[in-house]
Amino acid sequence: MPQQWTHTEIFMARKYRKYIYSFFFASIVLFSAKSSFAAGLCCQLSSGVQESLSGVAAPASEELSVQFTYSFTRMDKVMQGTSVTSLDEASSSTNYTSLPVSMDMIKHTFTAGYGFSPKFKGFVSLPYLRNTMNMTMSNGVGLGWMDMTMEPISAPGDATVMGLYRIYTDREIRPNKALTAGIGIKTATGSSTKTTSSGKYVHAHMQPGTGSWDPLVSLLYTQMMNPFLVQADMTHQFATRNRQGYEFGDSTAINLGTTYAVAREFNVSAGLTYLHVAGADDRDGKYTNLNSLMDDPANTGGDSLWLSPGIQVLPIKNAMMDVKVQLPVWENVNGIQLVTRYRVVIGMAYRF
Ligand SMILES: [Cu+2]
Repeated sequence: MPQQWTHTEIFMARKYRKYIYSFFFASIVLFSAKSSFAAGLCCQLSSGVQESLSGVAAPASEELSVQFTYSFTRMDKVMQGTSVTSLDEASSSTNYTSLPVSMDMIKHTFTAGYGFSPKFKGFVSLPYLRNTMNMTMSNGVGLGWMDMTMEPISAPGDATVMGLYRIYTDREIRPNKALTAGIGIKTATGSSTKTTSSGKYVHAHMQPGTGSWDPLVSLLYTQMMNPFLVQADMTHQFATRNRQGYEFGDSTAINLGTTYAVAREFNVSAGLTYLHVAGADDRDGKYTNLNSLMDDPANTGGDSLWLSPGIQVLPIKNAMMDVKVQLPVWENVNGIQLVTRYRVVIGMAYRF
């Protein structure tokens, strides 16, 4: 049996004295924060750790956890600043001759975690993406608009490696409070140079990877407030410039979440996430096309607030499943952007 009780494990343990469930529960709570904001504005974080570590089962010391996560993001809303606009408005108020109509992003992520010691856990995640998009284009004033569907992009995304270190707990056995720090790097394993049939780079935010190595830091605080488990955390991703000269903006996510155990096999959760994404910078202009809304770096970055209700099911020993919906409740985008209408995340975890 494991030697320690992590902060999240407390909750289940207190309630049911059933240690085994606590890991899965823990995992979700631990990482729900990081999972909540990858949806971002449009696809600002095309492959951030935030999602990749979503709901991963937190392993105990000398334990291995594996997690498979599916997420579906639907983007079909156009916003200017804080207000919803329409394609008609966007086309009449700007000179863009190419506008996004909708975009779907599907991400399959495999994550493995290992507990090197009671205090230190390491994680690796590997995503595989499928991005599709519909656009509308004009050949010139008065010639009307024509809808088109882009060639889907299906490819591996950027792998992330992350370590989590528990800095503080109020007591080793069944702690009420815990503070954990994380440090990691989002690698550049995914391609950032996919091209369309015309030979041009696909939109930067539709690429499977960013092409950049981005350091990540996070801080997470968890407290048991019977019968709720409350968590607050923050993650920052330092976006660096890729070889093609493109730099996705830095992102900061602040999350507040709570989980309530309805029954031994069933929890409900709710999260509120504030996400800030800085605008991208395309130094060499390789991804820039000022006639296309999607390819104008002015239309990147912004702030948003997300609500994430979810459930967790713990059907059998060592396994957990969670389903979560993420909805933007407030947004303030730079320029005009295609943004997320909703996002669904389904995770399955198993601990060995
Ligand atoms: Cu497109």
